[in-house]
Amino acid sequence: MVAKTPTRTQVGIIGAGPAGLVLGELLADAGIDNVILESRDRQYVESRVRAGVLEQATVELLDKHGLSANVHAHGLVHDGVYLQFHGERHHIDMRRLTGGRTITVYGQQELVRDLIAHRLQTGKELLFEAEAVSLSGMQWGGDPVIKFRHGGVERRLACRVIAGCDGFHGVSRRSIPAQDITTFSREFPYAWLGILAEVAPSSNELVYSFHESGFALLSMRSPSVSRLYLQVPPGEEIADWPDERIWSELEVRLATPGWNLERGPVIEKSITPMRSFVAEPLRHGSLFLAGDSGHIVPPTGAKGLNLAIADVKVLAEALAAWFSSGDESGLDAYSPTCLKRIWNAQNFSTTMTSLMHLDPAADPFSLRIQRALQRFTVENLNAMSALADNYVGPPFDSPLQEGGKR
Ligand code: FAS
Ligand code: PHB
Repeated sequence: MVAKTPTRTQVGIIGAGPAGLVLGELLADAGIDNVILESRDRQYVESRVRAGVLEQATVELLDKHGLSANVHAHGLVHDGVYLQFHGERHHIDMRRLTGGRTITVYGQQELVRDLIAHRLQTGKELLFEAEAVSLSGMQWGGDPVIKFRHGGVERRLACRVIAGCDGFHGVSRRSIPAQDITTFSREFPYAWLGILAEVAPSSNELVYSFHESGFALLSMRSPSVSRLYLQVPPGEEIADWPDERIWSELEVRLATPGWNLERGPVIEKSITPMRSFVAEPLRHGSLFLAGDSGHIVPPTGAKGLNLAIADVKVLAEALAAWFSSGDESGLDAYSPTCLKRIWNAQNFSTTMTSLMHLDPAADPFSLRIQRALQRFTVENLNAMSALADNYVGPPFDSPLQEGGKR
């Protein structure tokens, strides 16, 4: 029997990325009916190689909702990271500096795969190849409707609230009238070339390296799969980067005495532009933007995925209060609450990016200032503590102060 396409729900979620999928679980656990519309097919969504670092607060939220079995079975808990400058590698012991907080390395595509499997196994609505094309009735108290295309037919999903979890290029943010939204953005003068390689990581923890040829990052996905990145000029074509050139450049930029980089078959490679972006406010009547639809951070701080999950935690709690008692205070506070964490993450990610990347337009004076800041960061305990605090991220319910300090 072909399942009937839903026409009504309490919360219409656009997008089956981390934001939409986690939101769907949190709402279901609060007894709130929801439908996820995803424009791509399942295979595409589950194969996108993206983020790799989960903050402790993210893992704790997944624990609370029974979504973290594979994270604990296959994720790699790391106490720290290495910062490397001109061949000198320095360990930042985040567990010690933050009083016991850690990060978990676990690929976003694995997390998305886990969340999709859980949603389908528990019988919740998730429509693939269902592209939302327009939103209407979004004024608060109106009748929100998502028009979407599914199975070659234009359909309508009536809902009380719409969650725009459709990423930077989605339809949600673009549905807000220009006079009702303000955007802030910055394009960086470089991009990231990323590879996934079937080879054991050549370091026990992540290595962020500044080199006069450019930035490099050594990360991983498992004891047998490495994830590595190179700073490249914006607009580079992946076709101009054969595997040999990538490995040679990684070896140069990550070199440190007595260490070598193991190579292996490259199973995926792509180039991602680097930008910062924030839309304010994140709410427009019955439409709530969450995750990349509302903000983009440079990946240097490993914040994108974690911010998306932080947004939907705030949104789910606010919606639970509204649906259960009509209390709108959480919904009114959604945008300012999330924006405080978002701008803090922007600050950290932008700072980390400038600290670790070679600005092609930097003059000799600026390069000396950057070198002084790099030294200060790994020699001054307060600077290291601030970096550690920001990198592992604050607990979700902490009164976040500027600069990441609780
Ligand atoms: P997503 O973009 O993940 O999901 C949005 C979903 O909505 C997609 O599945 C899309 O198909 C769907 N959609 C779009 N329009 C739609 C429509 N009209 N109708 C229905 N569905 C629609 N972050 C890090 O922390 N570390 C990293 O290393 C890192 N690397 C990245 C590399 C790349 C190439 C990219 C693009 C991002 C990277 N990020 C990284 C950031 C990334 O992880 C995001 O923060 C994360 O995917 C945000 O999740 P969502 O907000 O759910 O958005
Ligand atoms: C990753 O493993 O994909 C990763 C890790 C740390 C970052 C960015 C990406 O800052």
